Amino acid sequence: MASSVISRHLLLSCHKSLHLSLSGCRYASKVATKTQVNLDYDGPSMKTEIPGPRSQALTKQLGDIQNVGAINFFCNYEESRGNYVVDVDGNRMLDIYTQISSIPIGYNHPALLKLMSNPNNLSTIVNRPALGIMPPENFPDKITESLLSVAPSGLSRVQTMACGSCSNENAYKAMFIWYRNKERGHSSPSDEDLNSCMINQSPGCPDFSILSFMGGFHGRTLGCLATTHSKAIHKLDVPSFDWPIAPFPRLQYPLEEFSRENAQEEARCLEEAEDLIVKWRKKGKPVAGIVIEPIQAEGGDNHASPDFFRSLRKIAQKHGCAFHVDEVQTGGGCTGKFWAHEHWGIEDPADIVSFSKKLLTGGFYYKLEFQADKPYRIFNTWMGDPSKNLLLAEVLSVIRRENLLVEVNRSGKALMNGLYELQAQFPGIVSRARGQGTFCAIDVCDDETRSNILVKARNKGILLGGCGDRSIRFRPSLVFKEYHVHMFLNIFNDVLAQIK
Ligand code: PSZ
Repeated sequence: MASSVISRHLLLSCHKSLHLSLSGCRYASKVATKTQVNLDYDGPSMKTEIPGPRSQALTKQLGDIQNVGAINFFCNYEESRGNYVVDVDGNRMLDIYTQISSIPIGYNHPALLKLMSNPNNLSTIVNRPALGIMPPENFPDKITESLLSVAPSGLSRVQTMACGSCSNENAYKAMFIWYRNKERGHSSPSDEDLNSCMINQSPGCPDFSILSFMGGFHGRTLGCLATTHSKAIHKLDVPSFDWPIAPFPRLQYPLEEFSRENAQEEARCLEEAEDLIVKWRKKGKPVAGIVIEPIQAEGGDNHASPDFFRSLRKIAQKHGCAFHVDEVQTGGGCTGKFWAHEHWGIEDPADIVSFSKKLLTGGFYYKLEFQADKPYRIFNTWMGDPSKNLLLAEVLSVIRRENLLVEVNRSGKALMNGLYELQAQFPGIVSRARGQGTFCAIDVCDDETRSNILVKARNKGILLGGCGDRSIRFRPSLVFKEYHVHMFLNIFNDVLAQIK
């Protein structure tokens, strides 16, 4: 482990960064040279079944400290590179799951290693600030260079947060505060408001609701969990709110072949969503906001058409509800556009867009009217982490430099074509191939066969994940090239042939 990629790389680049800092460059991304080596292995290499003996021993060790039921295997992140994750038993797998869709440009990208080896950046890593009260000098510049440079259409402001749940949780609060001030007609709470909120009663704690969709996933914190409806185990035994849940369209794939049936299904769901908004207002629990994923990810990669989202956006406007698009999993380029909502083709797609995962920092973009009227209303200790903005700025510059959105579209097409071929070849096993960019999925005949396929694929060096009741999802990083797609398809073909 002493000869790991990282330490080698750090040794190599120390002289360079010293030189660069002497030349007076302030921000690492301005001095980052073109990627010297495209660090990637040339294929999977398997030494043991997964989990191997070292992973099993570590799982046992950690099991004495915490619940380890979800652990797949332990990783050697120093040796992982590009599209390949290496485990502690020396197995190297083509990673099409990427830490639940969260590695933007592969493991140990040279540009990121270089950034982290620049002494100018050390202070950002060592001294984590409480951003809401004492941000560092370069914070406005960094956030402009990173998050604002990819701001969704119509959203001029951004608040960073630590994770996806935390981002959504605070976005919901921003929507409630906005709604209440709209209702009051001013932003001065009464004494009654201030007293009643301290004992969880209205009017200080108003009975507002958020409309979410069946099959949606927006996080596991208490507010978010009330809008999460993908698996019972996420919600079991936890008190929740009486908030409306609309059906999300269950479409038939390929979408182009079923446009009439799918349009009917979408119309049904839209009608139901609007009915719920009216019903909840009558119940005295008005819908302050609607939250939705552009593609329901955890819930099974459920798609809906641009028309569906455009109509839903209009329903939100008609009823005075905020419209929150959760791009935690879809954001960052994997659908072939930086934001999945860009596929809808509208100028004003959302009031709030939340993000995390591939963006490295969590947070949400919002319209000025959604800015809380007073400080400390949307607030916590860290409010994000400037070291993540530093990494994000470099990730974005790699995406631009290496034209990665073009690559995603190319790889995505090859992946979809391959999945169509496989479902034609193995009709009893896989079906309903669907996707946008490389954000793709396919259904398996049943849950047991799915687990069997996932285990077999992993033992052949392909790391995949499941979603929904019986889907397999593809979540490669943005450096997943066409030749990686073909490598995957060949191995996956062998796996399916073994199942047959
Ligand atoms: O089991 C889990 O807790 C998982 S597995 C995948 C996720 C969570 N995704 C996180 C997620 C998401 O996909 C969407 C669309 N919205 C919010 C979240 C929550 O993000 P985190 O996990 O960072 O809190």
